Amino acid sequence: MNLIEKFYAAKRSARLGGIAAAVVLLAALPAMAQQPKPWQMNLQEPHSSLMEQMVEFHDFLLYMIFAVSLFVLGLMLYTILRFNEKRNPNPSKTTHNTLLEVMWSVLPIFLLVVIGLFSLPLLYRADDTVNADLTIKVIGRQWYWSYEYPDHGDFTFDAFMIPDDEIKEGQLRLLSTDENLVLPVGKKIRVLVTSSDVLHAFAMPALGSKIDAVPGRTNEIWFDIDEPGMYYGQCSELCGSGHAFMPIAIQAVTQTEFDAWVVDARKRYAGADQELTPRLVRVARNDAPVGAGVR
Ligand SMILES: [Cu+2]
Repeated sequence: MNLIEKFYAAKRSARLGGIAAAVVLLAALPAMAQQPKPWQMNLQEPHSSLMEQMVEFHDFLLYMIFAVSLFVLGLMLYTILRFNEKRNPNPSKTTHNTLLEVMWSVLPIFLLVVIGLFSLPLLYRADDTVNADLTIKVIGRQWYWSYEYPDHGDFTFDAFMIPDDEIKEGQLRLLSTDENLVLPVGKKIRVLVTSSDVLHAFAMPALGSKIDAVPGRTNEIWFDIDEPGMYYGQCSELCGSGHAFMPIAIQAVTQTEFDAWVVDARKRYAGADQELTPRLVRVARNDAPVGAGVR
């Protein structure tokens, strides 16, 4: 464990007391869901260790940005007030000041090095998909997602958005899908992301995932999910007229529930069509299916 990891571990354990209390409180409530909220001001609550680190880094950068901005604003105000023509009629003819010039070169370099000390380990950590507990494959399509479970019998299924007129109690408009991407909590999950047609992006804000789905190429990302519940994300690469209608819904469950689901899913999807045939997609509020006649 290097210095940076220790720092985050200490910060996390300092918060654990509060989290434990919140978990006890939440246990009585229905399963939690991570989704955008009206008038949301900040990032979604982090629910993977990677996203936690991203949020810490984001907050740290915000403090730094504020400090730099306030410092520059202070300097400007001081100059405007102290050295205006009225208060300073005979300006000094100074053109160079070695100490100042060294300072305004060295200070920004120092700040960039400090940022790098935190951002580079985070970048490398996000990229480190080795030693994953399980691998799943995500395929972006116009306009739905297909999921494959190569470690669990290689079954596959598609997930379509629930259209507005079919939304049931508890489902979310533009976010709920007919099939969820079911994943176990507390495991390192490697996600292989690709596309069968155009660029899409697999984005899951609460888990710190946003990666392009590129046809003919496989991108990787990983996350671990800290607690059971529903996690919602959306395609984040403009991919055509159905772009807004291909959400991602992850249902995080315990390992035991996941194992039971896998047994059931292998039966249910045994006969699923493995071919990359484009299917007609009904987009919410549209009478005609998108891509009608385009087979
Ligand atoms: Cu898309």
